[in-house]
Amino acid sequence: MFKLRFLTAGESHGRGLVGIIEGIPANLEINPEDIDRELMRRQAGFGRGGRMKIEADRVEIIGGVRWGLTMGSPLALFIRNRDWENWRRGMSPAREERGSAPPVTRPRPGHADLPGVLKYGQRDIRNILERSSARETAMRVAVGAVARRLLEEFGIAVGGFVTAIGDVSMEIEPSQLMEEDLRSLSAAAEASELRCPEADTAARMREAVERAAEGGYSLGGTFLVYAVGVPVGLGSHIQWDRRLDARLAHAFLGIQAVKGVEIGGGFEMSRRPGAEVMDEIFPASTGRGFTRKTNHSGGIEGGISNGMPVVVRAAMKPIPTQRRPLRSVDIETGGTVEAAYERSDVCAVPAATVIGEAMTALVLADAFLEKFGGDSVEETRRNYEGFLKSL
Ligand code: EPS
Repeated sequence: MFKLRFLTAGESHGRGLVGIIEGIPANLEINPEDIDRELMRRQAGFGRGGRMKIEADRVEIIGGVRWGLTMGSPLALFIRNRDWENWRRGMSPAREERGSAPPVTRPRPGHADLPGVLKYGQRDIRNILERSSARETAMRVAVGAVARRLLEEFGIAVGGFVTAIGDVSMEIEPSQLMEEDLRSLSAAAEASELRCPEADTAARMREAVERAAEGGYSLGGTFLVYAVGVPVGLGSHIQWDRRLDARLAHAFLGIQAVKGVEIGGGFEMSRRPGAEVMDEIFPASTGRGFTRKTNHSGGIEGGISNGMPVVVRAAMKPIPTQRRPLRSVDIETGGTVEAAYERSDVCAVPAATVIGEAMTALVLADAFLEKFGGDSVEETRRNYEGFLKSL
């Protein structure tokens, strides 16, 4: 990230999650409700396990905001883990508690467990899984909500919806979706417990998740995230790591269990002749500027936003923890065992969509501030409006 940076800390069953986000200009209105709304969206969704019945995520703003406005200083956020009550000794920072919980020694295939213990010289897998856990994404959603607030000031809206769970899939062509389509699809998804805008597809997804829960296995899926109102000119062609699509791909692959990302037409474009998948350029109906009738490029050409909706799709693998036992090897005994299982989500694709939105907001806010700068929202606005006028 170039202008905006954030870090998170905290373990899944520790006291809570900490986040620091720096680079947000002064005079941005931020209220805890803006963040809590997003935290609630992440926690909802059919297919979640017992843990979500324990947690009710709320943010505490520890720094960077005074009387509902940012001051240009870093924002410090805190989210308590309610489950900490059950782990006070087992996850205590105090050395006197050492050994108060038995070590986890049966690595789950697909999780960070085995490579993590080998890399960090650990004999208790808990020292890895506590941080690799997707619990951490609660804080990403919180810092993402701050980025989203900034984007809103400039008419940029981020949304998303689930496009597939397991082999139950919506039939959509992202290249044909314009701003109104995207907005109405995500509005419909908001009312769905699968976060899928098509009621009949959502019903089949629900059945698939129910079957998986009965069978003791987990399910992955795909989700689409978009941003509308994005001005031309975010990101750059001049260096690989400044490209907006590269920055989005990085952010999406940084979400736990995401194994694939495509921008706009993505993999489908590779199967079609060139003439079919470029977004031809037309004069805008207003007589000034340009327009496109398709969006295969997902709003990004040469690593630069082109004014069309930014569209990203991501594929999430099934969650590695599942009731149906997987074969593994005990790291203490070397013997063949079944991987550890306590409880888990069956499917977290609806939650991943909200996390994808947060990561998109963070990447776009960073690129926006890189382009327009400003230490106060007013200054950013002057720069932004000046650029629009110059086009
Ligand atoms: C997770 C395992 C489950 C999930 C958790 C992520 O937690 P637990 O091990 O406590 O049952 O519920 O997700 C969250 C806590 C959350 O807030 O999303 C994992 O191993 O990644």
